[in-house]
Amino acid sequence: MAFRISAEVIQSHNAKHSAALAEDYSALGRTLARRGIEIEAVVRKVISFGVAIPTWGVGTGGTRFARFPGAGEPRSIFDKIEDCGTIHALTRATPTISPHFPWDKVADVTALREAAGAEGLGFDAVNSNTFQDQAGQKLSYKFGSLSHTSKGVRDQAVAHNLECIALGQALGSKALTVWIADGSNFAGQSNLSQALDRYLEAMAEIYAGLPDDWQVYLEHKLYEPAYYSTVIADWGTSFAAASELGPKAKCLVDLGHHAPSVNIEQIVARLIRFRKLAGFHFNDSKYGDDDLDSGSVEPFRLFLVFNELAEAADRKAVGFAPSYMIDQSHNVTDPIESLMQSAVELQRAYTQSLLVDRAALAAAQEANDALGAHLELKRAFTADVAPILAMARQRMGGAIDPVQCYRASNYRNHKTSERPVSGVVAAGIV
Ligand code: AFD
Ligand code: MN
Ligand code: MN
Repeated sequence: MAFRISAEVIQSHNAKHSAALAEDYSALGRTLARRGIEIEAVVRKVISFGVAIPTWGVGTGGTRFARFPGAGEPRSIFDKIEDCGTIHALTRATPTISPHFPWDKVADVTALREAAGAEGLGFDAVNSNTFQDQAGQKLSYKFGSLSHTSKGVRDQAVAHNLECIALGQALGSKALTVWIADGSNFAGQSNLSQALDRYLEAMAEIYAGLPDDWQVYLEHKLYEPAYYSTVIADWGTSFAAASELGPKAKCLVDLGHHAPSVNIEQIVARLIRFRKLAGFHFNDSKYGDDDLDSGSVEPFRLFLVFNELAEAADRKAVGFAPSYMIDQSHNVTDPIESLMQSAVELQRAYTQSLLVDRAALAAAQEANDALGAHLELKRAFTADVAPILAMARQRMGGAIDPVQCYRASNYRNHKTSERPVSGVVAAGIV
């Protein structure tokens, strides 16, 4: 019988913290009421906030140099679903998972759907993988996939994406995320125009295979593994490609996929304006595609992104329905702890963005009151909204302090004995 963190364990954890929480919550409620904000309305919104867990995130990641596996890592998609269920049970903020194929491919897709359902989890976007060669694969992706010079390789990559759509349909997903590693490492290696032409032609075939109620998310990335040129390098290329493909194609923003000084929140605002924001791969970074935990390096930037989202939601921007997904690589932490804390940090940024006085901000902007406008944002960003997040979790049956509750349960030790090292570890990204 697999170990689970029971509802009783969570309740007894909460019993120890609920009196202090009630005190902090009512104090914050009074503070917010003075600003005309009803705390209960904020809690209701936080309760409806959800972010998807990437199945590849629950295994230990790695770097170009090494991967140091952790004990009790998931060995299969079913173990991964179990860990995702644990994250959701404690945080109540991660009701969906985003699978990656063929990593998560199983013969019986219904079993996968049922396993997730048993954990109370649904499926967000499915991800294709044409950035690695799989055992037994006919043609190699060493020199690209959807933009490859060889039609045979492009066809193989298209067929894989179509298979991902079919798998996603069986799982109840409604979107396909396509990230390709295609690009070049040497000036002159690739014809920059033709590579994009080939990509667009291949993507059009994938687009044609989308069910009516599906979307395809195009994920851009500045560099890595192609260090000289990347076919879908930036939001401009992504936007142009999505526009050419049609209304079901949108642009996915991975927070780690831009040049260091790029203004990501402005990109988000642009994509909202043009009805092309697919959603996010959340993570944080200091240098490049670091895939660090959300909110761990630049929480203010994360808040500014959510501020754009809150503003769009507030004015009911047409076509605005972004998908929220985490995309991180956990190299030195317990992935479950990192993912729980990341979900909390995303909720925090979201909650802070709800506290912005939109009318006061707009008035300051209209009056060209630069500092006044800035202070409206700072007032929201510096508010300690932890009691709101904890209250939302408690009301949904989650843990007031997810990491503390998780550590006290000894979940990882239980999984270490339940999941003996088999030599095959279905872990994260190297
Ligand atoms: C990449 C991208 C993309 C992809 C993942 C796979 O962020 O989301 O699915 O890593 O390893 O950098
Ligand atoms: Mn990503
Ligand atoms: Mn990435």
